[in-house]
Amino acid sequence: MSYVDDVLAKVIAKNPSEPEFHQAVTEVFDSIRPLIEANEEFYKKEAILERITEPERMIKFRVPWVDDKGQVQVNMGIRVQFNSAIGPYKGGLRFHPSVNQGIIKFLGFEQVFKNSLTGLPIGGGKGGSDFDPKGKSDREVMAFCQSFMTELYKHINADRDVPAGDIGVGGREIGYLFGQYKRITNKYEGVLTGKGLTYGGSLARTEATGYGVIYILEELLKDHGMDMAGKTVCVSGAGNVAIYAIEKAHQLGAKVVTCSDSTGWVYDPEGIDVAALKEIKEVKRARLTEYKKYRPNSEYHEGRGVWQIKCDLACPCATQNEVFTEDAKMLVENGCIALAEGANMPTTLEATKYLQEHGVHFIPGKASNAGGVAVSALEMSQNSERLSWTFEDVDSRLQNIMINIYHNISDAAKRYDKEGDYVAGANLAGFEKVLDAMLAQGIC
Ligand code: NDP
Ligand code: 2IT
Repeated sequence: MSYVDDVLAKVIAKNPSEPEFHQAVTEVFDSIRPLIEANEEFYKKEAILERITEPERMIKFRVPWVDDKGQVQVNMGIRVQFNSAIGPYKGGLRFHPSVNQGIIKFLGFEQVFKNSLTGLPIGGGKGGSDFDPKGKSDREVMAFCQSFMTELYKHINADRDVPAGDIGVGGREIGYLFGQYKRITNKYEGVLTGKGLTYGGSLARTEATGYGVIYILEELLKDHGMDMAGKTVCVSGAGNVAIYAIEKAHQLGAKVVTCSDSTGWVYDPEGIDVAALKEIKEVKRARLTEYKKYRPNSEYHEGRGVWQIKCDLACPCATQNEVFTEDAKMLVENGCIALAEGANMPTTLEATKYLQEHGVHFIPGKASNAGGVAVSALEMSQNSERLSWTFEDVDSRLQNIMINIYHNISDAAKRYDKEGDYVAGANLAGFEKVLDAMLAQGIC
């Protein structure tokens, strides 16, 4: 058995009940196989694949808090500090009932390569809780966040590990978490990103992930002699990433006709009304069923169904494994040109393969959604120098970063004789830098 296959089998055996982690490792290993096999004995002796798949540290803790009825509730908290070869651990916190160790490990593993692709000095980490902010009062969310940080603060700081948002963690949650960190440590430092603009947040961080998805898509289209103007786009999700992907696509002359949440989806043939979507999701924290009140000509459907709508471009921006082979078949049949992942690992391995084999340009999340963490790293820089850059400055840096990521992954694919395979390109380019840094730092 080859070294790559041997370690993959061991990772799967050693980490049972973590299917998402297996999926993420399988994809990366498949891509980096030519690099490893070109010098297999050396990498095997160095145990590089064993080291890269074992988190440097995992912290799991109890999060007790009191609900509005006076009842004590208990949730699980976790932070996976995956790899610090190229910088302090960096990555979001996810609050969602589906959160478990395997999901946080897959996200942390992906984050290592994503952060490498940004070109900025950040290692990979991820964390979260099975706490569900949906339907909770602000006071309950605050009580939970304060309890969560009362343990987490021991393991993070501006030079060690810098969490941010992800599903279920936005500006409100980051504010409560930051307040508690400051209170316990008596330190005002850039320990979290995605902060509010009045207390150290960066302009354009809110928009960064969604805008970045569209910037990289635009560069891909440009490279193939096309542009965004006039394109029809299907987006899934209706959260932070989806909203700002839709906003930027519209600014560039495309028309986004769908969005979704965990209960249903919207088809608006006239183009999604971003102001309405922001009011429903960011202000009212309501369901998408509300959308029809703002746009009577739109359709609302229960369940999932976004990918059956004909589009030129697809951007899954909700969660992992939301594009299956049957969806990929509909996208291909409907003439989809390209798919850029806004979410982390939204496309199954089989669906990815199907899309690539049928000529759909496919940009994996670790490249296409890297704009969020990239601007988080810019927030860290601003916090360190105690200055704030303008929106235009941050946005133009973000654009450059996304353009560079596109060319970096495209060139890496070419170097390994896999032209146009952006999954391979992203994994190879992301891995090369981490590998070099790990080897230089010895056995650790
Ligand atoms: P939000 O919580 O703001 O929004 C998530 C959206 O996805 C909501 O519309 C939510 O619907 C929907 N969703 C979540 N879980 C499910 C599910 N199990 N089934 C169906 N729909 C679901 O999160 P973000 O927009 O921040 O994150 C979206 C994705 O992007 C995630 O994969 C995240 O890891 C990734 N990402 C986020 C970055 C960021 O900066 N925020 C950066 C890079 C990647 P509902 O409201 O009904 O739950
Ligand atoms: O998946 C991701 O890259 C994020 N949730 C953002 C992480 C960050 O540190 O900004």
